[in-house]
Amino acid sequence: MSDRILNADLAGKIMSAEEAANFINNGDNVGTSGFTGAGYPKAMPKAIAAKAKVAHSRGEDFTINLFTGASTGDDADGVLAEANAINFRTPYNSDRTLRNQFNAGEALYSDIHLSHLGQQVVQGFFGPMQVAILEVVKINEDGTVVPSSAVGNNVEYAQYADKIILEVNSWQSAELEGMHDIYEPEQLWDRTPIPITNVGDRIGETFQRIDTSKVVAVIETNEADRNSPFKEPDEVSKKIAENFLQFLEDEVAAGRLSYDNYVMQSGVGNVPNAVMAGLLNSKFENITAYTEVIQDGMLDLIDAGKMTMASATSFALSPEAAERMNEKADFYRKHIILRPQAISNHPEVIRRVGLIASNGLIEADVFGNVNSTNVSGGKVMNGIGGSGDFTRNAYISSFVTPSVAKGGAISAIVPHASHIDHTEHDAMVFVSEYGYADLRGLAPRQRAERMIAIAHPDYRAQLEEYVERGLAAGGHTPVHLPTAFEFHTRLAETGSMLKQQDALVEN
Ligand code: 0RQ
Repeated sequence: MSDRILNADLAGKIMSAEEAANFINNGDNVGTSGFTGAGYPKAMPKAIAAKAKVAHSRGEDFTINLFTGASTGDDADGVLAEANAINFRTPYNSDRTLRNQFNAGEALYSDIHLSHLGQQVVQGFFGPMQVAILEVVKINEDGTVVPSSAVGNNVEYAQYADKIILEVNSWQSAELEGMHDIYEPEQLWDRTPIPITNVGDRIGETFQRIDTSKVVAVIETNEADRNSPFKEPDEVSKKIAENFLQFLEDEVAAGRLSYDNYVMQSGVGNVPNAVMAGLLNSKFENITAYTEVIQDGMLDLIDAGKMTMASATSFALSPEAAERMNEKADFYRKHIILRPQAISNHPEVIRRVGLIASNGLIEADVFGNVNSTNVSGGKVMNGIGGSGDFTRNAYISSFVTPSVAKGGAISAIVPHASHIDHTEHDAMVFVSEYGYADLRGLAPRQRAERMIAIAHPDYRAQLEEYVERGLAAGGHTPVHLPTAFEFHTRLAETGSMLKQQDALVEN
């Protein structure tokens, strides 16, 4: 018997993914592991995609409704989208083919807060779930399983689905065992407080209990996660990171933060990695993270002794950092906890630990409303992810963004956000390469002034003109509805949000 599959009954269910695909039928609700490119099943999606292609070639319908933790990889969302095998998908997605299908109306997408989805599934909002497919690193003798590099919604999907398929991935380090903290909150209406008071508190078990009688197939794989290569931060990212660190320093100076109680939540990407590189050389010590993904910069902070504990639900590592994780998992286990996303993103715990949230955005308006998801109002990019969970419940919620996108044709600060994910009531601090805008305690007309100060200089005059029109129109919030979307309409008509005469301004 494989040293990764220690339960005799389940070892008897080992089969190929192609055989296991027989358990998946047209129209099924399928819940999978996987979060931000980690821990997703690698074999079953390909087999389901192949099955869909055969059905389609015969003129038959074959699609599934796919529920995950968050984004997966080419081997999962990618292959299924290419095969036109997804009818409905939730939550967060970053696959381009699938995104294009959503925007063309060829597949349906429901963009749900990551902390909400598991409960909504279990409460039956989406109907029954026929199959759960979970990647694990090991099946124990007693039939419990050790999750892999993400936990996501594995607990809820395994509980709720009629059938379970397990993928045992031997590429993932077996040393991940011990890093997880699997805790199942009571279902409604018998809830008690979640007993996490500090980021590093362990409240559950290091394995997941499943009903082994529901397991219909076990598949052996040996494949890496998506693991996108790490890009060195560019100049703009470095400047944004500098401004973010200045904001932290100013919080310390104001007595609202100290050098040893910074609890971080951070989105992924260039800017957050630059922030973490900056923290390496900062006065901040004993940094902790209550966040949803562990990224390269956090491993560096842990290695340097700057970060003592990081709680998340998955990894989002470069290939180099993933190798490092696999080699040193026994060390990182002392500093990292992987929890179900219902817990990593739980509003109750987020509020209690007092974290500083920091996420990216597509655009923000001059009053501080934030669009994280839909370009020009209706073209979905990725989804809200955990940004709502953290922004609403953080001690301080911040957003980091370059002032422009697409070579300057798009301003990140606009008169009126064309879609709103986070309202002015939730968003507090905005950081661009031009500084930071602290909107706390300000009325809308004061906020506009601060936001314009961190916009790209080419766009400041246009934004000021808009606010003047709003002030002339009157009202608590100086909006001018007839021109509220002038940036977006100009972009659609001319390919740029910039008025022609302003385009002559030198940077
Ligand atoms: O597209 O690469 O094709 O040029 O959006 O933009 O500036 O690289 O920033 O990677 O942080 O993404 C909001 C999408 C920002 C992300 C969003 C284009 C831009 C580029 C990426 P190209 P950047 P980021 C954290 C909580 C929601 C989920 C979340 C996100 C691409 O941060 O999905 O916060 N957030 N989760 O050119 C048209 C605009 C644009 C635009 C940017 N106004 N119009 N395109 N882009 N602004 C948890 C985790 O992190 C897991």
